[in-house]
Amino acid sequence: EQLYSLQKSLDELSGLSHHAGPLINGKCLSGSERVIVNPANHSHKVGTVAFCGADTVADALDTASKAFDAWRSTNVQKRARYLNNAADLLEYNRTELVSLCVSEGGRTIKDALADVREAVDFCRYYAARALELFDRPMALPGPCGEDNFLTYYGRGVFLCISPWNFPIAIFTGQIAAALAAGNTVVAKPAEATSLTAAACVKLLHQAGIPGPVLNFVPGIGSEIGPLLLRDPRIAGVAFTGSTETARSINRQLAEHADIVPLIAETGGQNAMIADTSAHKEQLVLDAVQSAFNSAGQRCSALRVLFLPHETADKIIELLIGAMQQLTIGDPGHYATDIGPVIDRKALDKLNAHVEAMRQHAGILFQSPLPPELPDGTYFPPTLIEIDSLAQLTEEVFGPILHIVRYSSNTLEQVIDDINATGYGLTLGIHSRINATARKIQQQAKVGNLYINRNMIGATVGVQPFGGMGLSGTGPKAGGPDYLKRFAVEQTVTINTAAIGGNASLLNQDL
Ligand code: UN1
Repeated sequence: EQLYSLQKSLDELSGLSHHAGPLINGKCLSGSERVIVNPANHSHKVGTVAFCGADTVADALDTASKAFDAWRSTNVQKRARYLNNAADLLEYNRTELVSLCVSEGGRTIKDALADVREAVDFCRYYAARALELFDRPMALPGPCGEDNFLTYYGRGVFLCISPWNFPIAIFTGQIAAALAAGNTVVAKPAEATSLTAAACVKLLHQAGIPGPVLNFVPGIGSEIGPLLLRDPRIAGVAFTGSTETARSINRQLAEHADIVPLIAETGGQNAMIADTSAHKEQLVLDAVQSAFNSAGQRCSALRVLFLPHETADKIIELLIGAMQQLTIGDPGHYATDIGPVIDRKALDKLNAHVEAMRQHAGILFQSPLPPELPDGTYFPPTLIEIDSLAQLTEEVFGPILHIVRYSSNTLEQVIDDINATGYGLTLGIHSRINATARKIQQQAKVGNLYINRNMIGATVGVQPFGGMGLSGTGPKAGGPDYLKRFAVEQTVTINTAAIGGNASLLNQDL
């Protein structure tokens, strides 16, 4: 059994953190070098990463494919132990991971700490679920003289494609799930956060996961994405990112001779509905956190707040007051609430959205940016009043909160309008009337519904996370059924009567 040394991991990791490249078959390969710049301060170069070309991608797929049979038959206790080791290593190395995530991803220290925490939780949760689901075959009822059971195996090579906004948790969570279910992995990190992702891979390897079983392919999505997605050796894809990219992945998977499953967690047009009974201060606190934490760069973030005419003016006044209290600035300072957005393109899109909204909507407030900010991609938290949800045609991925006023007797219409966006990720309700909360809950087609609290930061194993419709395929990450989609099911039926009645395979190590 491979032992790991915490001190060794620290030493090796700090040597690796500012340069990364493809990790195939346990070896670091070269590629075309890219400089990673700190989004909070463009004069700070965080490090360099070697991006893969076609040969390296082919090498990764070949390695993962050859490693599959051995990994598929590695017993689940061992797979779970590696993931629990990984959780310990992630926890132990959190300072290094947080520092990379803050400087490369522009996330605040609090967000980066939560990102490590969630990655640790994913590893432990999927290890525990794998033991529950896959350790012994599940006995099924059947007639006398027959044994029936259900057993699970990995599918093959899983391609894991993850976003920059949770470079530790989502990156590690997808991989942990795929490995726990018995798949080998080719992991494609987000371009902007390749260094953080590489550090996670290094820790997973140190935890005992063999090099050929987990391969890492940093690179430009539009270049290596099609090479990965069209390869016949891919047996499944886990993806978190935009709905548009999920559609494109689906189209490419449709070209395969095999039916290749896609587990997608995509965007949202997330709303919060307050009624006249809502506790105003609680509502304002929860709306501000949900809309502006992580600079609004969460798929779960609040985008549209529905306020009843009766209380809207008062709540808007409180919201502006709360926005004035937000500390915007260097994400590396512990007191900072709002850091930069990820890059220039994201900043330009947000500015273009505000300009477009100026034509037919009211900009109620923009938090002033502190004058001494360095040259980074900062965008001020912004409050915009619009007439109806229909004015928003796409997901606005940043710290912009829209307000829509409604009449209490049109609540049903509000819910219909939210459903009509086609997205269905998160929804917040603020009401002290049980019947109202219940009605909204039953009518709303969303994956995660939060009542009288904020609507971000789902906890692994406690609030399984994922949407419906344009927001994703399910099953929910951090939920009891997530691993099943990464596996194939085999039903075994044995005619025990025919061979003397003692042919039970159930108690054997299958
Ligand atoms: C994402 O932003 O891509 O509940 C998904 C939350 C997180 C969202 C992750 N689990 O806020």
